[in-house]
Amino acid sequence: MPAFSEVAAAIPYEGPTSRNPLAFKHYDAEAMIEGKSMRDHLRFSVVYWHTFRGTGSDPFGAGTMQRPWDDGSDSVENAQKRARVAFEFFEKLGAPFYAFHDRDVAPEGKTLAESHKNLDAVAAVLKEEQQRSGVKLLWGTANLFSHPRYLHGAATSCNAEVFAYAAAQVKKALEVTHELGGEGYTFWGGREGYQCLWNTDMKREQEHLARFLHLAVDHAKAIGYTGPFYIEPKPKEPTKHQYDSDAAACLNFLRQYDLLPYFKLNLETNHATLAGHTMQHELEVAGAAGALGSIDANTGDLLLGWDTDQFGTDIYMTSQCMYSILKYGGLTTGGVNFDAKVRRESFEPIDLFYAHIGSMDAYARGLKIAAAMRADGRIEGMVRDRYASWDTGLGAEIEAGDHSFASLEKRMLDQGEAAPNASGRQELFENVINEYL
Ligand code: XUL
Ligand code: CO
Repeated sequence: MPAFSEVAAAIPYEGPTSRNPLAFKHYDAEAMIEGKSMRDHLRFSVVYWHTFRGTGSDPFGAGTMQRPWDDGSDSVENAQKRARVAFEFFEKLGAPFYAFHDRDVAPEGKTLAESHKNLDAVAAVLKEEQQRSGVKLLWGTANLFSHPRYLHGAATSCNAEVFAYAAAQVKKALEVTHELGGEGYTFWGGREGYQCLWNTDMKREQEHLARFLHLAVDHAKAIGYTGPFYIEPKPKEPTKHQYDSDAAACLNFLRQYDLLPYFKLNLETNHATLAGHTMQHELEVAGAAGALGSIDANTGDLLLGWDTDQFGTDIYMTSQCMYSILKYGGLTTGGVNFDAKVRRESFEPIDLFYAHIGSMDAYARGLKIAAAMRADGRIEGMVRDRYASWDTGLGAEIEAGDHSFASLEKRMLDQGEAAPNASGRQELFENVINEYL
């Protein structure tokens, strides 16, 4: 008996005029855009933690989710059964990828050895289901923040024993990710940050974090894992300040500790909001540094100011995302990973379909809009014109390194004043963008 019996088969593409809530209006996996299928551009991924482990609890109330296939126990059998249901969902939705933390898919044991064994037992089912369905693992990660041992952080803990335990956990998670053919491996800071600077040796903590990430790189080499590592920036929550606070801070950290060759960024929309940035800003910062790896696609609520992890449906935002992604060469190992959860009030299993379908369509529309903007080339041309003074003469000479402060001073003394500025035309740019929406 299938768990999602209301959804008989795979969600079809029915086009923009369809009124079927269980059909895609814009995500046509096979449709070609800029020479690549929508499936390969978007590389949609379902997250295991919110979609299959989210209970709907919040700080003020208990869980609300109806998940009839889940007996609520922490048994390995329940975890294995849940894994099979997850693949029924991935397949019916038509998501080519999924992502997990070690402790979402398998229960934590009483000892590390028992936790490893539990993970192996569930990973065997994941592998079988991947082979049966063709659904692949976008990335794996380790949960280094829920267990009380990590209350001071994991790699940045003041307790060296906890660093060692976290290393053992990541070693195993990386091995399982590799065994399952995972295309990436993610580090999100979790509790790697501080609550209070008076009790914190920040320099030492950051050095420990760098040491930890180097050990991961070394182990990847030892086991033959050649995929990228990702760091996922987030400024705060659960800590007051996380060391991976935003894209620029992560890039600086990775550069300082010689980690940039092995790491790219996994940017999350709601984390950008918490950092006081737009997602477009984060994408541009990462893209310009050649470090745009993957995105955790969700949205916050601007009136709430915490990590609400909602499914994104704002076409303006998805168009911005896809424009930047296309501009920097598209997603290769990464994907559009729905690190998003249905609202506590949306407790029926079918809501999982509505949520994913809606957001997949929103990103598909964003992709179509971004591709139309690029095909037309107006925005690109307007940006190019804005910088025209750098294409010839003085600008080209400066870019080529042919000037010094002295030569530039001489030029301005001769001229007396710089040539006049042109208008920035922000309003016109914004109007032109709206023509494509
Ligand atoms: C937390 C968050 C994580 C990471 C993986 O805010 O986004 O779920 O994506 O640990
Ligand atoms: Co995330």
